[in-house]
Amino acid sequence: MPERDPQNLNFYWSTQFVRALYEQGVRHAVISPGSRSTPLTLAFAAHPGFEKHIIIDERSAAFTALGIGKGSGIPACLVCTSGTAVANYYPAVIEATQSGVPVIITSADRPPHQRNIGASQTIDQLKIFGDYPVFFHETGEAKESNKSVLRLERVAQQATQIAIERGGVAHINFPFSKPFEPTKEFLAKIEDENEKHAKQTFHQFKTTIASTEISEQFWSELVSSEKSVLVVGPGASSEHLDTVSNLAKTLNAPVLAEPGSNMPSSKYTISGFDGFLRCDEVKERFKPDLILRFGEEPVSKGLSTYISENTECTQIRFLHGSLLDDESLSATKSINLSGVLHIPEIAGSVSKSWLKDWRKLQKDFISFRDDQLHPSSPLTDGYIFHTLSPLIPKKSFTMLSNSFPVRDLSLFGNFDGKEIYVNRGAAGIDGITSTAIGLSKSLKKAGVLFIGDIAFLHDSNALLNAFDLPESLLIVILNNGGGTIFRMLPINKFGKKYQEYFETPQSTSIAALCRAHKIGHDLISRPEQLVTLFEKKLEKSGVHILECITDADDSMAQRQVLWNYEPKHT
Ligand SMILES: Cc1ncc(C[n+]2csc(CCOP(=O)(O)OP(=O)(O)O)c2C)c(N)n1
Ligand SMILES: [Mg+2]
Repeated sequence: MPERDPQNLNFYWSTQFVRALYEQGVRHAVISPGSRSTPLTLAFAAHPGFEKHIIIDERSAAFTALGIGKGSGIPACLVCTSGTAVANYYPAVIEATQSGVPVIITSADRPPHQRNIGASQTIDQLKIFGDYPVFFHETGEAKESNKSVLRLERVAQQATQIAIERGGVAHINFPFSKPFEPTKEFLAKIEDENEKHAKQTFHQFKTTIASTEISEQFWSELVSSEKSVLVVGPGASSEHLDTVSNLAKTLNAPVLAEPGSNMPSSKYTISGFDGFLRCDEVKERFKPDLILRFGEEPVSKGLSTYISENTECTQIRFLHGSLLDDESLSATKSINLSGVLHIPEIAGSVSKSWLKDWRKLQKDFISFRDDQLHPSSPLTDGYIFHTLSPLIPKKSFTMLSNSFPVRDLSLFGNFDGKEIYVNRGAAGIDGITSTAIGLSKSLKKAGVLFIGDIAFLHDSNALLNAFDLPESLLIVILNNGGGTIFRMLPINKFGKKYQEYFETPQSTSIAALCRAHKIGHDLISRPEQLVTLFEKKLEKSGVHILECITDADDSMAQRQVLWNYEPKHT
């Protein structure tokens, strides 16, 4: 294919971006001459859907783009070469952001390996406009893979939408390596295709809608689906949760809600999906025709794979802020929803057996899981979640550390209806105990923290701050002897290097650490100690630590068994 020809790659890449801008409604390109920006310049030149304005002074070009955005409410796209060219946009960037006018900037740059070695016309262009832009993205060098092109198209959507919604400048930096010019034949081919592209009509990828503005047509499309699935990641707003409850009823749809979503329990909520959704046969049998997604992106591998594999069905991403979270790049529509969605009474065609089948799948998986989890010495991570999760009082809160605890609770435990917190914004293992202490101080109720040994030791300074909690905070440490999540990675096969550099088992005495901080500590290595100590310590105020010694190999083997679950046919 000609786009695979390295000669054409930069131009092909730029063309996909330019077409995506066109599909978003952008109609003006303000271009200043330069060499490094050739792929972008030619991509606009080859598309008849854009009015092109060629302006040699970048400062003036940027103010011209500002005027276009001010007049139409739709951003014009600026193109300039690398170096001081981009710095000349600065005054207009300030004006645009402070007056709320949408503008898109595309700046060409040298690739990273040519920066900081004295190459000509090379300056630091990353976030060059400081905090002024409402969106910044560095695209990386051109790649031909579908996924990278899809990501680039999404950048065009994000830039346009965010510039409009937040009122300001979206800056996209494009590093290009030579060659910049395509072959003449490929240019002509793209020009032909663009003739057609410019005549098509496109719906904007994202529409910001209020609950009252959703059209009849939208609803009839929704309820015409027979097999819909609702997905709720962590951090969904309470209004989104109400919307999910209402939608589940209308669509008779299963709700796959993760710990941290705090989705109330109902006959629609389905658990165990991180286990059974890894099975090909289940994925085939439970193919949806509509997925409605809420909250942050899911943590569960089974669930995120299910979302990214079902690209042929409609997927609507409901968002609360205006950034387009869509890690799987599979959303067909994205709705920025504030408030609770009002759902009109429209008769739909939902399949009666759909929810019933999901519930049966859940039931079978849970009974399979229960059969696997016997009390044993040494203990396993899974057994601890399985045993303790039903004992967490409804009125208390739970915090889950990254990385296994946040996954293990949903795989092994029962968390329906529990108030659960996770730090999934950046998924660090740092500050987890401090976060739980903060939660305890603000919620003023009993809490349980499940945390791995490494994450606990990482934040042991939190114990300095743990002496005056009015309520009980029980810290359950799953001490499996290091960062065992890394066993999931190919680096696991690297023997001693794996142990030393990744799993990093520690020899710190957590008991001595607790004594130093005057904090209660129990070491648990046998199943019969677990329940009694958990219930007893939860009744007392203040921080108490239950350090559970678990076997890493057995814990991994147990996860594998559940991930490899296959439903029995009766
Ligand atoms: C601040 C920070 N540093 C490093 C990492 C990478 N990391 C992810 S999981 C992990 C190990 C966690 O080990 P542990 O808490 O014992 O949990 P386990 O994997 O054994 O369940 C590390 C170091 C991270 N996510 N955040
Ligand atoms: Mg560990």
